[in-house]
Order: sequence, then C-alpha cells, then structure tokens
Amino acid sequence: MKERIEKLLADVEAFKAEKIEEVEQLRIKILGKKGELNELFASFKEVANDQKKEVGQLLNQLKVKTQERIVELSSSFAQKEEKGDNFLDLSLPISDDNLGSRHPLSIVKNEIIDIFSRIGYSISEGPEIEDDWHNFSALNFPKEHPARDMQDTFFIDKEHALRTHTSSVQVRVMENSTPPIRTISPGRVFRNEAISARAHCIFHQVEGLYIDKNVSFADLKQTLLYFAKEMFGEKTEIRLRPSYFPFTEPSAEVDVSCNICSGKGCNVCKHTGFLEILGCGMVDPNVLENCGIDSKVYTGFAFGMGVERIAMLKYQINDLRMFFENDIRFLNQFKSTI
Ligand code: 2U9
Repeated sequence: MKERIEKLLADVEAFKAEKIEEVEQLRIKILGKKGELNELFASFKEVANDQKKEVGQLLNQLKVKTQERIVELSSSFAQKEEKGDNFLDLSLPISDDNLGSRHPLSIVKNEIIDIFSRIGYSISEGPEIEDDWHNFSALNFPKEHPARDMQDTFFIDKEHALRTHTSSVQVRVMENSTPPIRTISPGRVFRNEAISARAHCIFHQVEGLYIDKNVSFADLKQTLLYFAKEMFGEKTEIRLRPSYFPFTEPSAEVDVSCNICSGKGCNVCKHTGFLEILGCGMVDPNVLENCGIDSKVYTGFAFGMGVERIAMLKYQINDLRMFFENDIRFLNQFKSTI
C-alpha cells in the first residue's frame, strides 16, 4: 500500500496537462467518489498497526498534494484564458525535457582540453587585446608581414590590436616561466575577414607549446597522432606536409585520414582521403630567445588549430556561420557530458 501511495504521489507531482479537461480527469482519478484515495482509505483497516501512522500520513499527503496541483494547474489555465494565447506562466515548474545543451564549440574545446590534460598539458589564458610585441614581434613576424596590415588585423591604436592568435598567451607563459613548459591556450581570436561559410572575423583556437631539453620533431608527430586518434577515433592516421609560419622552423600542416570515407576518397575530402586539421612546427630559436629562453639548451614544438574547423569535421557541418547564429534547432542537436 505504501508503494502504491508513493507512486501516486510521484505521478501527481509530475502531472502535466495540455487541456483543462485533463485536470478534471486527474481530480476524478484521485479525489473522486470512486477514486484512488477513497479506495485506499477503505483498505486502511487492513494495514498493520505498526504501519498505520506512516501510511495515514502518506494518505493525507496524497490528498493535499493532489488538491494543490489541481489548484495550480486550474489557475494557470484560467490565466491563459484571461490573457490569451501569448500568456507565459513563469511560475510553472521547469520541464526537464526542455533543458539547454552545451554549444558545440564548447563541447569540442572541452574535448581538446581534456585530451591534452591527460598527457600533462596545463591551460593558459590571456588578454584578447594584445600589444604588438606579444602578438607579432616576439613571434618573429617581420615588420612588413601582411598579418600586421589593417586588412588582416583589427587595430585599436598604433600599439594595440585584437589578438589574431592565442600564441600571444604562450609568449607570456615563456616570458614568465622556465622550461619544462607544456601548455595549451584556448581562446577567441579576431581577424579582419569577410564572413562566409568558411571564414569568420571571430573564431576559436587552441594552440599548444612544449619546451624542454631534447624535444624533437618525432615528439611532435607522436603527440599529434595521439591527439588525432583521441579526437577522431583509433583508426585515424595523420600526414604532415611542409609549410611555413614565421614562428616555427621547420613547419608543417597536418591532415587526418577522412573520417567519412576512412581515407578511400569522398566529396568531403575532395577525393584525397585526407582533411587538414592543424598547423605545427619546431619553435623558431628567435622566438625562444625573444622570450628569454636559451635556444642552445632548449628546443620545443608548437601547434595551433581552429576549434570551428575541428567541430565542422567531427560533426560534418558545412557552414561555419551555424556556430554563431544560435539557431535553437541546430544547438539542440548537441548533448554532452563535458
Ligand atoms: C609560440 C610559438 C609558436 C603555434 C602554431 C600554427 C602552427 C598554425 C593555425 C591553425 C589554424 C592558426 O587557427 S588557425 O588559423 N595555426 O598553423 N600555430 S604553429 O605556434 C607557436 C605558438 C606559440 C610561442
């Protein structure tokens, strides 16, 4: 009997009604002449003496809870009728089937952080408004480099700009600590680009940096292979192509085997079997020296990736603007535990 009352109590608490008629049906079911409550009161004499007190209290609770719920629902219907269809009852209990979900960029960013945390990387953050030194000069950008142009960078004044990458955070880490350094810096970056399906003026990066004695290109390759497998699956392969960045030498662009066709070739990978995911390289000795680290003693590697790019590949999203429009139909498709 106790279990039956407890079940009814839970049902009453969770009860929702689309129409006022459903509230009346609840009243008849529980409080009506031939309803559950009267039936339970009739069987009360069969309850063992030592349980009578507890069961009696539960029965009263069921009666009061049902009456309260009926009043609550009826008054909400009455207000709706009075104020029209647009009435929003802010006193209604929250419905757990309408919970929000994490933004896909947060899900992917947290996953990247999680993957690197597992192999000992710390997280570094820094300012979004940067000076010329931390955003460009310390990173070995020549004075005439196009990134320093108004066309590519949002300048605030002659000396300050919105950071164009989170490498600037890592310059600060290097200036303020001694190796070994093993850190990643996630954050928003800003570039003066026209908005399209493939580019936006604001996007998110995670950059990584590892500096110690005897850090080699082989360490870099193995770290990125670990990352790719954790992010895209155990069967994922990587491929490195030579590239150029002012802050790394040698530099490379990294592709992963296409997770759609498993490298066989399809429309997404343009029949190459590979998709570009990040850039990387050995930190240029000039950058180490600029940040007060002896390049004869220490070497290091660095890598950088766009979170939007990783999310697009992981979830097969073909228009970057989806991340910024906050269309609830798009956002509702992402559920996460991290
Ligand atoms: C320091 C020194 C070097 C970080 C690196 C890249 C290569 C790279 C791009 C990927 C896509 C930027 O978001 S993106 O457009 N990044 O290709 N980033 S190496 O190098 C560093 C970082 C910090 C002190």
